[in-house]
Amino acid sequence: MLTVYSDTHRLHHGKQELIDGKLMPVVEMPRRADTVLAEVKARSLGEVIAPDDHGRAPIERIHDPRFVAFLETAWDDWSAAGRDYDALPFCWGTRTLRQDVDPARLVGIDAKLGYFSFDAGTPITAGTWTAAYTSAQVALTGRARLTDTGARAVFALCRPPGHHAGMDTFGGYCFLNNAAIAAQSFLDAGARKVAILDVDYHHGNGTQQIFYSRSDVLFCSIHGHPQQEFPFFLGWPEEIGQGPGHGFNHNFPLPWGSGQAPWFEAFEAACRKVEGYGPEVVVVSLGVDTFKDDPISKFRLETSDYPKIGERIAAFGCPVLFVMEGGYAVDQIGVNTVGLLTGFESAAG
Ligand code: SS9
Ligand code: ZN
Repeated sequence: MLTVYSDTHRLHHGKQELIDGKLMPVVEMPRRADTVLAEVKARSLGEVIAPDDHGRAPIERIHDPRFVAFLETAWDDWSAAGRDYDALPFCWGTRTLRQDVDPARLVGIDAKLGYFSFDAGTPITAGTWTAAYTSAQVALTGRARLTDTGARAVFALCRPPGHHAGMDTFGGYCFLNNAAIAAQSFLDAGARKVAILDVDYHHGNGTQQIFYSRSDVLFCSIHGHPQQEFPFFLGWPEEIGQGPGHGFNHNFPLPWGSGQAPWFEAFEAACRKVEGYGPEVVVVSLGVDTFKDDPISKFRLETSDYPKIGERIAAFGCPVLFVMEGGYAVDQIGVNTVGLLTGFESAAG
């Protein structure tokens, strides 16, 4: 299986995030991608290539251009305010404030950070824009390779991750929604139906929001129940899409402590929704923070479970783009991710 990867991810390395009310060292660190790449090589998964530059247009098929422009200049605006440490928002326009203020009227960086975000756990640093832009290009290059070569699967080793990023919001360590950008790019290249299967421990709230009113992209997610788990305010089972998108969104939330049996039962239900939809291509939001030793997550999958996930995905029989999302047990993220991919390879033949 071909892997797309760029060292540019290293430019994004936040120092601190707000965890449990305290500024703590970030868990979404460059070593995550390094560990996955090392395992790709150790297991001889296949060729590793650098991304091509597909430009901004495919990003702006998903994200509001004002949001993209904000991300591009956020660090400079923050620095111009005299700050030489990571940028974090602290005030949001939720229910009792106005949510319809034209962002062009917001002058200060603190207002803009609040307008374009939904959490205080996602620091912006000097290299964040370049790293996020390149991460989207990794996904887009994976999409192009899959379409152009007729391969069964490609692995887009994206970092920073993307599935929490909405049309005009960053959060959950995500800035640009790599999986959504790739899915739209498949459609723009001629596909009519794309399914996104999100196996990350967290709900892919950004991906759900982006495609919630559309029937050309099916979204299915297995994740920690929002009753207990971040991002709390999306990912509930009754969210099944709206308007033309009604019936094209499926959430499978599970309680803290869920291990192999409940997880695979929910996963099988999600896989049947994907098969019932009959997509021409599947994008997998591949997070391995479902692992039992993940430091911020509370599921209990074992290393031996990951190849089985890959085997089941291979049974879809259609091309698959794997897009890296979360996974914070840094020493095992490579083994678990590549285990899933080799499971796919052995079953796909
Ligand atoms: C933990 C804060 C959780 C968000 C996690 C995002 C994971 C992305 N107290 N922060 S895959
Ligand atoms: Zn996650």
